[in-house]
Amino acid sequence: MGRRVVLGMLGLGVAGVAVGASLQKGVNRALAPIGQIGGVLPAAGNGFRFYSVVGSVRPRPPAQYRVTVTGLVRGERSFSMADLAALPQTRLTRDFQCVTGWRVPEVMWAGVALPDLLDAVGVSPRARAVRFTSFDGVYTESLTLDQARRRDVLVATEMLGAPVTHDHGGPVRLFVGPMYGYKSLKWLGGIELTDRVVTGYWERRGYDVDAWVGRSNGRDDAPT
Ligand SMILES: Nc1nc2c(c(=O)[nH]1)N[C@H]1C(S)=C(S)[C@@H](COP(=O)(O)O)O[C@H]1N2
Ligand SMILES: [Mo]
Repeated sequence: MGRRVVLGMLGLGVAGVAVGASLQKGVNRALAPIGQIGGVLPAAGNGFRFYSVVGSVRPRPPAQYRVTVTGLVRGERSFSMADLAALPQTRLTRDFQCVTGWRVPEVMWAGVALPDLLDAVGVSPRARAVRFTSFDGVYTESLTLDQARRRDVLVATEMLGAPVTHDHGGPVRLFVGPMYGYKSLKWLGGIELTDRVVTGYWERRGYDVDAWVGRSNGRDDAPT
């Protein structure tokens, strides 16, 4: 049984589906190597919990990694790790906050600020939003174009002072500084410029499309 399947089952258990004692023991054993169990999902040992909506994600070696930028752009383009490294690099330190309550203070991030990547490609005047897809094949996210142009939105290649690990969504994940963790899509595969917001995985399941931390209503005019 894959670790992620086990995690999914653990999640179901918490949701109220009975999990047998012997299965629970197996779950505990399976989780042990990746950190102690912290509530619903395993702690990563660094304050984070590893989240994935799919059972297991096939690792993508950095040498084979590409992120494609498509849709309403001047010319569609894909970026290798070397291409990303050749663009201006942005570093920032921010708290990471999941809507389920856990929070990791002062996480260091580095990578390409999304506005710099968008400028490198050239955005069509008709574009209004950005849709992100994960190479896990399932998870998606969205930002308005204004949100995507913030300097605290990163195509992140480093997290916690090291390359983004596979379990944290590496080699490249999104980091949306001012918003709840679900906006920070892992295993970034595609960036598509669209003429309207296409709601993401959790938003179709009831989460706010605007996920500003510390705001009850999602407004689009957050201070930079
Ligand atoms: N592809 C993908 N990205 C994702 C998720 C996910 O399940 N799949 N979960 C989101 C949520 S809800 C949070 S809080 C963070 C958690 O990041 P971590 O797994 O590195 O702790 O990833 C976000 N990005
Ligand atoms: Mo989250």
